[in-house]
Amino acid sequence: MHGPDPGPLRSSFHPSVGPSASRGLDRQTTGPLPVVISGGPVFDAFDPLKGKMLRILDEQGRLLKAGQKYLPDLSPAELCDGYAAMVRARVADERAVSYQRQGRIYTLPTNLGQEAAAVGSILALRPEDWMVQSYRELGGVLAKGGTVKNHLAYFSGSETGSVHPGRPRLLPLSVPITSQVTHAAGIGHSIVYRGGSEVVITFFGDGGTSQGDFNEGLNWAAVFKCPVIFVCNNNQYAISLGRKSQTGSETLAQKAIAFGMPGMIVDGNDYLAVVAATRAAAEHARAGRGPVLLEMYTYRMGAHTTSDDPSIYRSKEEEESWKHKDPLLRMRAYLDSLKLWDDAKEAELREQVGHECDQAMAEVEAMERTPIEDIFGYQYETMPPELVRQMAEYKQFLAWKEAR
Ligand SMILES: Cc1ncc(C[n+]2csc(CCOP(=O)(O)OP(=O)(O)O)c2C)c(N)n1
Repeated sequence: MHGPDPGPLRSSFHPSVGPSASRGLDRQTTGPLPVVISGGPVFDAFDPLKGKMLRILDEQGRLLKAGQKYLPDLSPAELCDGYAAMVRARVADERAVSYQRQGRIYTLPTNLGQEAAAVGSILALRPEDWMVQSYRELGGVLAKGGTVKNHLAYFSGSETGSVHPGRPRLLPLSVPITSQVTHAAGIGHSIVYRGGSEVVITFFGDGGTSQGDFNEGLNWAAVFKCPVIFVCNNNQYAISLGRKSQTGSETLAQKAIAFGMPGMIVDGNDYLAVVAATRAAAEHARAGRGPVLLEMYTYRMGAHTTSDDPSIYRSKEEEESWKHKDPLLRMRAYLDSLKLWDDAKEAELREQVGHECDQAMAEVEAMERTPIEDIFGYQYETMPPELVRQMAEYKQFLAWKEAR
């Protein structure tokens, strides 16, 4: 797929009007289609079938007139903390890619460009809420209390990286696409069962919405009114497959309607919009009204992983067109307009995070290496012959590599 996805704003599709309204349906037996899921003022105003997107800052970081109404009440310190958390994610991501290029860690995905969606959504929640991550939420992981050291340990092949110190209700990352969605629904169900007041937030990509687990997880959560916020990071690509080739659905947020939950498209590069939307979803879920699907409209500015070459499937023009929508630039411009930030603060923060990363990498390199037997041995009580064969082959490969 080449060229940018024109995005949801051009949508005029609505199942209650136009030629698609009754396609394949017998109106006499089905009656009018229920098209609006009422979830409160913001969800009604941003009914995904109207093709609208919640946005508070424009692309130059100025407050939009239409967005002011939804501006979240954040103190100057909270605004700066949010921006600093995005900078931390950006620097840690850049460092991790550079360690990978130096051969010090394995292949890893990058969160470049998606920092606002990850950080804003986590900082809008409470510490007791649960985060069930995919693999592209480094900003959210760090904002939730996870550590850079664990991130690097995971991508060095150590499972110790999955358990963050203090266990901040942050699940290990899920590489199998959308397996985490069913985990989130399950945690949500346990909260309902216990009568708890926490919420669960889970993240997946646009490609993830084509998976069975997406459908099972959303259906379960909606039927049992589980307090789950489903965040679809629509970064326009599932590796090389463009969003338009992924689904026939006009938008991803409208998939919520079929399950019976509110859905909303949010400008995922607008930190303030992300906070506002997540707060609204959390309020809805905590009130016992069930789950919400948020489509964070964003762009994966980097490669899919360090093994990917995006120049093969997307154009330079497209990449350039998203550069000025960078969530950090927009939030920085907003903070500058409020005189809350400056270059000296930025330089100090970047240096401090860079140092933190180098220290974390050194600690990971000093850790005991995971034995090969652990990787193959954990899956079955007795290793089946095929795994025994694969382990022997891998050991042979490592011996060959050592001898080079
Ligand atoms: C169940 C499963 N099938 C296939 C893969 C291989 N795979 C890794 S990433 C990816 C694309 C995911 O795209 P998307 O859900 O849009 O998330 P993004 O990586 O863009 O954040 C695929 C197919 C996998 N990890 N898990």
